[in-house]
Amino acid sequence: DEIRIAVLGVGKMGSFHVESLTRRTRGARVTVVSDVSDEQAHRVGDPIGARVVADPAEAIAADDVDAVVIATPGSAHEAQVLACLEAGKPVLCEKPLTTEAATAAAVYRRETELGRRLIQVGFMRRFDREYAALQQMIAGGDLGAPLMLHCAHRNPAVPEFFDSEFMIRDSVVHEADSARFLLGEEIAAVSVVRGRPTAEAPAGVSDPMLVLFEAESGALVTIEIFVRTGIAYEVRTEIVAERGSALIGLDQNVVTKRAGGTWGGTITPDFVARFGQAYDDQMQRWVDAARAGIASGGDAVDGPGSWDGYAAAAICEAGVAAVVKGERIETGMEDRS
Ligand code: ISE
Repeated sequence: DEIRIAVLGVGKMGSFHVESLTRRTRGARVTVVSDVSDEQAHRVGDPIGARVVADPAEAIAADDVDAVVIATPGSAHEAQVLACLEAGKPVLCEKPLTTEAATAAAVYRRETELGRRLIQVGFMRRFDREYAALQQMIAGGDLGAPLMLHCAHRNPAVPEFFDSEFMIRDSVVHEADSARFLLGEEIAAVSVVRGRPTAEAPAGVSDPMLVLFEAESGALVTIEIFVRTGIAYEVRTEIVAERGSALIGLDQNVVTKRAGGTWGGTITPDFVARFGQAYDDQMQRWVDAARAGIASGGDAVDGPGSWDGYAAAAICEAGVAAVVKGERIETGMEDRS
């Protein structure tokens, strides 16, 4: 009784998901893969005996597909997620849910109208052991009320097209979700200060930048976003609360080597290395939820859903406006009901 999955987009993330589904996840198998590159689709699909279907809409509708994983570029997500909803098929959609707050809100409303939660958004940090433990610590109340979150999000290198706006949409989007997850409330406003750029940054691109979120309670979130460090993949979060503070992400490698008169270790080179456990756990929990939802005809989500996708889109849209205008921008989120 394995469920049959179509994976749309088999680039870096999509092919990782195919491997996760094939080797490390119980209860599912990949029957269809789809990609703009026919060659890439065959490279990933052929070894596991999956069909290659060029048209994503056809892949979603296929009889041998029970559920869908979307890892195409963000601009393709809206149409693909809506097609999954109309087909009544559970979907795990990589972030972003859609590229605009208005379209993300429309997706959330359509899912609500249909009365069944079918959309999970791939904010995998929620499945990372450290993030989950921090969230529980905060929610448990031991630290008292959260006052500030300090986040650093650093990538070793990114493609040339990664400009200041893209840094918000593609990278800070993770802090948008993790801040909501950790604080348990919505973000009301976003400001961005462009700093002195690294010599590695293309002309006109502010890398690094300092982003500030103001939560509804007034709690503050500072984010250093720096995507061309030349070092490694580093993601840290510190919570400062009324009765204590807590820090995650400092030591991602606990093996400390001592040799040649030095001591040290390695840092994870990329997000798959850093968050591999989170991606795999996210996949297993989604597959379990999708199977249960298919069997019962009910909800098929175990993790962040379309509302979370909408909230992140609203925060990023405000963040992009803040970068462009150099002003504090309110997220102006809709009411959930
Ligand atoms: C990328 O899209 C991701 O999702 C990574 O988790 C993030 O760290 C990176 O900055 C993004 O570009």
